[in-house]
Amino acid sequence: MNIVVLTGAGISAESGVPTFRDADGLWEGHRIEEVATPEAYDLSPVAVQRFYDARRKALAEVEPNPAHVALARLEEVLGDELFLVTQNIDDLHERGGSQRVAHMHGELLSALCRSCGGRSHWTDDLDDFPPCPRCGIPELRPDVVWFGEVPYGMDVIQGKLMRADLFVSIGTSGAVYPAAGFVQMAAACGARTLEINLEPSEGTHFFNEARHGRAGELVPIWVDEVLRPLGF
Ligand code: BJW
Ligand code: ZN
Repeated sequence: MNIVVLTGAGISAESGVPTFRDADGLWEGHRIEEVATPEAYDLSPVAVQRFYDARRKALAEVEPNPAHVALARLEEVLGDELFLVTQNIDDLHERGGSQRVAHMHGELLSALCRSCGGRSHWTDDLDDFPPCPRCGIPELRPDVVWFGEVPYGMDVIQGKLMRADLFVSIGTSGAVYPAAGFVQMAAACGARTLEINLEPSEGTHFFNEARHGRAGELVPIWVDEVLRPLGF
């Protein structure tokens, strides 16, 4: 059985990572749609770098929660039959034990060179514009996908959605495309669809089934349901 799991900010909320569109989702009074754009970076590069520097530093203060760990257990059993794609730029899936994670919106622990296009593992601040480890030019930006940019790995994701028997969306508001359209794509190709979210998402009516509550409680229950018939 091929399963595609899409995760969003809600899966990391119980780890202490703020979501984007809940009550605490503003950054210095700005909506994420105003901050996470190439135009915002061109206008205020230092401020945008500091926004991401602070979030990169905050990774050290958070730990994966039972939802991340349950998905890693699912991967351990299903192997390549599970495709985990996340919109999150944190590393909590990896620290929860997942080996194969597609980060469609990039990663906090990576820097993208605007000069040579190289992607480098990065743990330090970027607001002092350090040189690119590959070409030496000080043009590193956060390796994240802003509005108007093309998400990573779309060809692979689309292929997985087309072959999915089950599509599960966890902790995402369904406000941002193309991820918000994955449910319709998977359903059109024959997959059953399940939403797990604190509240009904914007696309909740597209799902065959919706379970509303905390990911840290509902995801381990769902993973048990999948694994029990397989003898785990
Ligand atoms: C819990 C919980 C708990 C809480 N348990 N649940 C007009 C119409 C349609 C589309 C467009 C349009 N105009 C422009 C577009 C396209 C645009 C877009 O979608 N805009 C919208 C505003 C409409 N999209 C793009 O530009 C994308 N690129 C693109 O489309 O390229 C074209 C292309 C596509 C495909 C192939 C070829 C070409 C790029 C989008 C980039 C988004 N980037 C960001 C920032 C990344 C870096 C960073 O982190 O700073 O990604 S924005 C932000 O939103 C971030 C997130 O990944 C993304 C989604 O947010 P998410 O994860 O859903 O979080 P929330 O906060 O919204 O929701 C959390 C949910 O969890 C809530 O529902 C809670 O209830 C729930 N929750 N606690 C379970 N404990
Ligand atoms: Zn470079």
